[in-house]
Amino acid sequence: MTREGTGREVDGLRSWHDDWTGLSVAVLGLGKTGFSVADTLAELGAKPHVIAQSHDDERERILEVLDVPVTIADSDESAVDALRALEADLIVASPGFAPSHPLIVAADALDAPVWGDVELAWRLRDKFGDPAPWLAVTGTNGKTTTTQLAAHMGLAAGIRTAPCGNIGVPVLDVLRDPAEFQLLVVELSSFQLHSLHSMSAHAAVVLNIADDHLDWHGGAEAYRAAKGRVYERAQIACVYNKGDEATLDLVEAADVVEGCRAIGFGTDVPGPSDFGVVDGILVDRAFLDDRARTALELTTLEELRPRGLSSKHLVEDVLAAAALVRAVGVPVAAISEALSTFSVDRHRHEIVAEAAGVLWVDDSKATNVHAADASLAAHRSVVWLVGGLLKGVDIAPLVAKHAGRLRGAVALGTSRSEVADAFAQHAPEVAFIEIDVSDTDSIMGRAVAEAARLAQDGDTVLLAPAAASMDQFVSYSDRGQRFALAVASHLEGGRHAETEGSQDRTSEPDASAE
Ligand code: UMA
Repeated sequence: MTREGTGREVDGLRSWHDDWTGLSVAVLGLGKTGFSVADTLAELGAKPHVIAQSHDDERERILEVLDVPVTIADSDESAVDALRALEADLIVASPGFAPSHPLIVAADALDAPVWGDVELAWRLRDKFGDPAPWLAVTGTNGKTTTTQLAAHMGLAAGIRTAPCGNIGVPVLDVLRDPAEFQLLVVELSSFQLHSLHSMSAHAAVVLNIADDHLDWHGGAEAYRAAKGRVYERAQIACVYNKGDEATLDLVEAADVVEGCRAIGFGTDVPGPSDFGVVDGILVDRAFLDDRARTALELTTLEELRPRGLSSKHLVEDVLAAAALVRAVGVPVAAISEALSTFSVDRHRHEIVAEAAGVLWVDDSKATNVHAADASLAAHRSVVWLVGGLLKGVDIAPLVAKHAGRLRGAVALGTSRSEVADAFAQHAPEVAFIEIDVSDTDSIMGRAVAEAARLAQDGDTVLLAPAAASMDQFVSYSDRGQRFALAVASHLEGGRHAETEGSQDRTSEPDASAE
């Protein structure tokens, strides 16, 4: 392969209108990120070259039309060889590649800088002139809901607002959108933050921090440090969770623009410069002149209840989103209006059925211990559908903490033995069932049948796996959908059985609950 690099210095490239032509860029990955990076660079006249380890026919076809070469490597070694041979000026890596991946290790050893797509997007944000402010959202849980809430609030104020980033829409796509957005709410994963060096958000939040993705980062410290990068160079507000001291520690460690304020949120009574709740009323006590004596009303818990937003962690998300948008001047009235029309996404603590006194809840989005913790805490007596891909996280403390509220547990996933060990050690008295089938089509059917057998009147059957889904399902939404379908089909079957059984029923009160 010929040398493609030009030996150009890239750090000075900080605007869409700088000269990117002819710059040789190795783009690692051909998912949403890799494609948007290659597409953008081609538009700028640079010379992107994609290196990936799996095919994507449609994206490859489009890139061929754009004259962007793609190398699909069938081994780590050949991917590394392809990268070295490129001698690129710049490397842009997709967030799915862990720092320990051989391709990233090799990239780090080369002279060229390694950026993520969000670093590139930050530098290119002035395509249409004055760049839109960025509101940056990260945290272990609640990122997507908070991003959606903040975007909804911006829109209610008549500001062309785009939610983007980890939520599923690459930031580069939003920046280039002819809609010319006026405000970006950027959801950032710890993966994306790891390779972000220059962003200076108007306002940023770390919603909470608990162990997650430890295998990707190589440890809890690295994970926390990545999250903290969101606050670096913040301009107006660093929003933190008063109930999670680690988030304030990150604010204090950050180097921010002079005058940038620390704004706390929590479901208790707020101090001056905080967002909080007073007598069931959510208030802003930060962005008003007389904050020593008064506060602005955003909405009430009563009004949030029908929108499915009244549980503690969702109220926190509402307060955090409000703090972000208030930092860029969104009026309180727009926030109230936005909250009266917002609804939470599917698979996030969604009630899928209520029958025979049992509540069936799909919180498939609870893909880590912290989210499952919040989910379990919301119910008194639970049959817990738990497990999947544990991602290197220890589930034992969660089992120990909630053992008292568990009627039983049904374990799914490939990390079942770790879950079984945790129950044996910390909850030996809780009924524990392993679903040992590996056929995706029958896993949920079996799990739901076992859960139904365990559940009693007043219980909640809760799918909050504390683990990722990819070992047995396509995604968390696939897992949630299959759960809801299995519940519907079980209850349907249950009704048939009950009707049939009722013809010659002897008195067996417990049996009907099955
Ligand atoms: N690839 C490899 N080997 C690897 C990793 C990746 O070859 O070890 C290549 C393959 O070509 C693959 C491509 O990279 O097709 C995929 O890249 P990617 O895994 O970075 O995924 P994208 O499609 O680019 O999506 C990413 C985010 N994915 C991850 O961080 C894993 C999406 O977040 C995000 O929505 C999207 O960019 C747009 O910004 C998803 C996610 O799961 C929802 N995020 C994690 C989470 O929320 O917990 C962090």
